[in-house]
Amino acid sequence: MSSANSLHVPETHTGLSHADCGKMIIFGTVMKTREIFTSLLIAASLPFQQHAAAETMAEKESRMQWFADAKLGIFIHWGIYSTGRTSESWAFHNGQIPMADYMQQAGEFTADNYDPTGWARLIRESGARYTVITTKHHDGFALWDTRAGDVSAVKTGAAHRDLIAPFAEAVRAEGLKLGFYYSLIDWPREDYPETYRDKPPKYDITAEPARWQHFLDFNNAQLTELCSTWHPDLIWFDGDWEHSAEEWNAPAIVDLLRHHNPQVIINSRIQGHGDYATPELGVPVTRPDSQWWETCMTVNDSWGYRTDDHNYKHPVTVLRMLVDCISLGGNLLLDIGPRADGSIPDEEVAILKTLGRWTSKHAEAIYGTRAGIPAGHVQGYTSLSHDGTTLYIYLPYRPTGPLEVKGLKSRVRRARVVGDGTELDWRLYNDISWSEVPGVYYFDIPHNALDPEITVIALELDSPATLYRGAGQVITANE
Ligand code: FHN
Repeated sequence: MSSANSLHVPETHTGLSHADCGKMIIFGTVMKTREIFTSLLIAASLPFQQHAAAETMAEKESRMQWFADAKLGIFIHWGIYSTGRTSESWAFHNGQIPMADYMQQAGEFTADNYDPTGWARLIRESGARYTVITTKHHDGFALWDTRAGDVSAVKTGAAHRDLIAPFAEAVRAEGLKLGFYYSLIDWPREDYPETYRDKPPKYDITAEPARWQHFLDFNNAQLTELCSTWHPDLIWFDGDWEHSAEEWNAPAIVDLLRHHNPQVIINSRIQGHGDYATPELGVPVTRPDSQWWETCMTVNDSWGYRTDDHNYKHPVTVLRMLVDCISLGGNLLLDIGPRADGSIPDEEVAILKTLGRWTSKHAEAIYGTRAGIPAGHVQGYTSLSHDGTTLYIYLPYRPTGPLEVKGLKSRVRRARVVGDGTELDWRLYNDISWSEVPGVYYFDIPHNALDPEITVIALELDSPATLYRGAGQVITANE
């Protein structure tokens, strides 16, 4: 059954782009070539595997399973910058405001209307399966009661209390996975050699290794507090770009985290020692090389709350980004920015509620799916069920005629609208038994079955999806 236009691709991602994969792709479960791809997979994942040498790929896949299935997470940037007047940390780092003035915003960081239970409920209702909150941004302001330093919501903020503890409890109560954002860089500290553009660093770490070690010890003490107290499911590092893996002593940090939770998932921003890639502010055009990845995205143009940023994305735009990530086999980590008092802007609530309506209706086409088929077979985003026998097609438009699907060698047994149950009629043209080029399907979608935002069609196939990827042929024999 294989031909020059045939290629079997296993369910796990190999780091190869669709284009690399040749001319015909079969989206099966267990294929003969699996071993080959597993080897490639291991090779492609090496940058993210250096520390976890003792972990087999099967063990890693098991550890990463909830993350791979989750598809949607909610990111929260909350800190003293949430007064809305400045960007998070960058404002003083870029010289837009003196550091002392920036830090004074802590006096307005009251958390008076903070409702961690309401936050967690809203996040769950959006359809997200995990959340990642800034425990400390590059400004060094900790949202928990850190004993390692003096800059925190408890000691220096108007809130005068630990803001992470009730959130962690509420997140767990909603059955969500808990992620902590932690900035490795801490620009205001005297023992951190802040450096930016033409500014010389405060000191040279090779000339003053003890001072640098003092800073690393501080970071490790804070990470120990976070991990031993709340055992987060995920650690989301940021700011690694200012130092090498050796300077950060990245393997020791990973050891520390795994000591407290062997199952913890770590993002890639620890100079290659994490588990998954984190493209930022833009859904990738081709699948990232890492088997696991997540695009982090703002709801407007800012990570933290800004009074003057009203450039909110339309909820359907956000939905399209989610579907785009799903179709490429990744997750969307959508950021919200609560105000200093803990209230969440209405526009952000509306986006999360729109996500919630759509994700609850289309759950089967979201959670546990894997990357879809390459572009060109159908006008829309696609994903596949875990076993490859259901092809989901996401339509971010209202079709003006039948939906065309070409190059599909597997036979369609049933076609339906997800979350609606409407069964679809279809026609199959040019289904020529002696040709390796499959016929072309046309599915009729009744307008009353369309979703107001993104309609999802499920094609149930007779076997794991098999595609024709050739350039057509001249038929030299006929019946
Ligand atoms: O500098 C930060 C930025 O403020 C924000 O926290 C984002 C989120 O991914 N990360 C950094 C830049 O990569």
